[in-house]
Amino acid sequence: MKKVLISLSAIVLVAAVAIGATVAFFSDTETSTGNTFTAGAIDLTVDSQQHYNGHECVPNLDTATSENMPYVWGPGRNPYPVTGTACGGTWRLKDLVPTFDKFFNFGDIKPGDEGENTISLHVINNDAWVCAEVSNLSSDDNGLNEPEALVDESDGVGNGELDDTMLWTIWRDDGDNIRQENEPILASGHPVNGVLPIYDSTTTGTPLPGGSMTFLGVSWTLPAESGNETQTDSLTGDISFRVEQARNNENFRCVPVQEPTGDI
Ligand SMILES: [Ca+2]
Ligand SMILES: [Ca+2]
Ligand SMILES: [Ca+2]
Ligand SMILES: [Ca+2]
Repeated sequence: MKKVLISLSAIVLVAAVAIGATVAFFSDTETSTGNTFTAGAIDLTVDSQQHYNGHECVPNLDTATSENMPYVWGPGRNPYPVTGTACGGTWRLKDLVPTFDKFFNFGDIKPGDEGENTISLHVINNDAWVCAEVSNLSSDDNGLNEPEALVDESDGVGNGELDDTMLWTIWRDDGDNIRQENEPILASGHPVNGVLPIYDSTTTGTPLPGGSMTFLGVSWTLPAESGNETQTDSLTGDISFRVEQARNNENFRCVPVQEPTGDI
């Protein structure tokens, strides 16, 4: 019986060899598995460091928790703002929450006040062009109080005087919050709506390198010589930063050149 089994196995084996022999063509295989196109990242993150009348808005490490990082005014010579009271306008690197993260949020400025934000823009992974934009500026009176009414006849939305009184300077900072003479001014004067090229083909000519950061200093003042016409006025607006890939996009401009629209 055992002998029979062995001989059957031999037959099967022979049969298998015989079948194999009939399909033994020359062959070869090359394999590449897991092919992928992954789009690169162009991701902007922003941090801000605020100063007001010589005080810096700093993290309050005494009361910080893992979820919450409160900020308070640090020490300074000027009695206002009061050291240790809450402040905004400073945060660590992050994506901005549009209605929450305000670079400027002051409720009681007065002639002679001045401040500065150092804003750093970080582009992740890839070279990118960088533009800033101020939009939706609204300069409002919020009513005319008695001393204001003596010098300001125009009340209402759009009739405020802060936009024509406040002065701003925006410069390319090295991160020390102070403008040195060799640091170029990008914009100065009264606040206005507009697009400000930070890195484009018309300014630097080269993009912000991927994985690096750039600093902007933004200083402001309500000049001491301004008067009662700005009492209770407000100036509100939006500030946004935009990055766009530099590869295959070497002629990028923050402000598009208007194409001729033909005969008028
Ligand atoms: Ca982002
Ligand atoms: Ca007015
Ligand atoms: Ca500087
Ligand atoms: Ca006014």
